[in-house]
Amino acid sequence: MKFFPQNLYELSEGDLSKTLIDALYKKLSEIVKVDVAIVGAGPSGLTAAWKLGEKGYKVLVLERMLGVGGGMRGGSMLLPVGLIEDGEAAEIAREAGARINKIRNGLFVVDPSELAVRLASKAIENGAIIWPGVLVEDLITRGRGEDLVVKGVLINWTPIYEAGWHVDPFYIEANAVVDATGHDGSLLRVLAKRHPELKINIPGMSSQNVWIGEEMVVEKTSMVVKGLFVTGMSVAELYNTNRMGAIFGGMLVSGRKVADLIDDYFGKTR
Ligand code: 48H
Ligand code: FE2
Repeated sequence: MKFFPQNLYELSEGDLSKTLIDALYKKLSEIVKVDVAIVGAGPSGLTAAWKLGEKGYKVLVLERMLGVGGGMRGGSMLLPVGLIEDGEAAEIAREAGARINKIRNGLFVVDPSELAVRLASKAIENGAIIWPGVLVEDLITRGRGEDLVVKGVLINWTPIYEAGWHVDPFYIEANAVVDATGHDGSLLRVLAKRHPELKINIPGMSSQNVWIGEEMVVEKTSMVVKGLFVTGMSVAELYNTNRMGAIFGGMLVSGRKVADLIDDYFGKTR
C-alpha cells in the first residue's frame, strides 16, 4: 500500500463494522441522556447549540435532513446571498468565523452556506453532537396542565416517517428541549395536540414586515412550558409575529437568547 498505513491490510470489512459498532455504542450511550436536546439545525438551533456548549452543557442537535443550516441554506430564493444586521448579529457571525461584507448602514451580506457551516462548526467545537436524518415526532412529558414538564423527545429515522410506516420510536432524555424547527414549529404542534388542556393555538407567522419581525422574534424567544423552549421562526409561528424574509440576524440573536434563558432555567432548577 502506498497511500495508507501497511497494518491496515490485517483488517477486514467485518472488523470495520465491529469498529463502527463499538464507537456507536459509546456515542449512543452518551447521547440518550443530555442536558439540552435542540430540534432543528437551522441558524437559531446551531447558535443555541454553540452557546450552550460554550457554557458547558451537554447538547444534542437532532436534524431531520442530512445537512445543516435549515432554511438559511436556500439564501434568498435559492440565490446564494443572505443578510444580517450590524450589532449583535454581526458580532455572532464574525465570532463564528463567517465573512461578512458591509453593504450599507447597519447591513451586511453573508454567504448562507458559509454561515451555516461556521455555526455548525462552532457548535461541534464546543461539544455539541449533531445527529442528522432523525425526525423528532413526540415529546416525553410528566404531569398535565400547569404541572406539565417536558423531559425529552421521541425520535425516528426521517425515511421511516416519509415511508408512512408506523415504527415505534427511540427515547432521548433531556432536561431542556428547544423547538428550533423553523416554520414547522413541530414540537409546538405536538404539544398543542397531545395537551389540549393547555389550549395552545399556533396561528402561524404574520405577513412580511422586516424590522418588526426581526425585533419580535428575539423579544418573544422564551420558555413555552417547563422544559420546552422556542427559538427562531417557530417563535413567529407561535406568536403570529411578522416574517422578515432572507435576513438571518434575528435567528442568531434568538439562538443566543434561548441559550441564556436555558442557563437561567438550569440555575433555578438545579
Ligand atoms: C427534526 C426538524 C423537525 C423535526 C423541522 O427553518 P430553519 O432554518 O429554522 P430557524 O428558525 O433556525 O431559521 C429560520 C430561517 O431559516 C427562515 O426560514 C427565515 C428567517 N424565514 C423568514 C421568512 O420570512 O420566511 O431550520 C429548522 C430546521 C430544519 O433544518 C428542519 O429540517 C428541522 O429544523 N426540523 N428536525 N425533527 N420534527 N422539524
Ligand atoms: Fe423562512
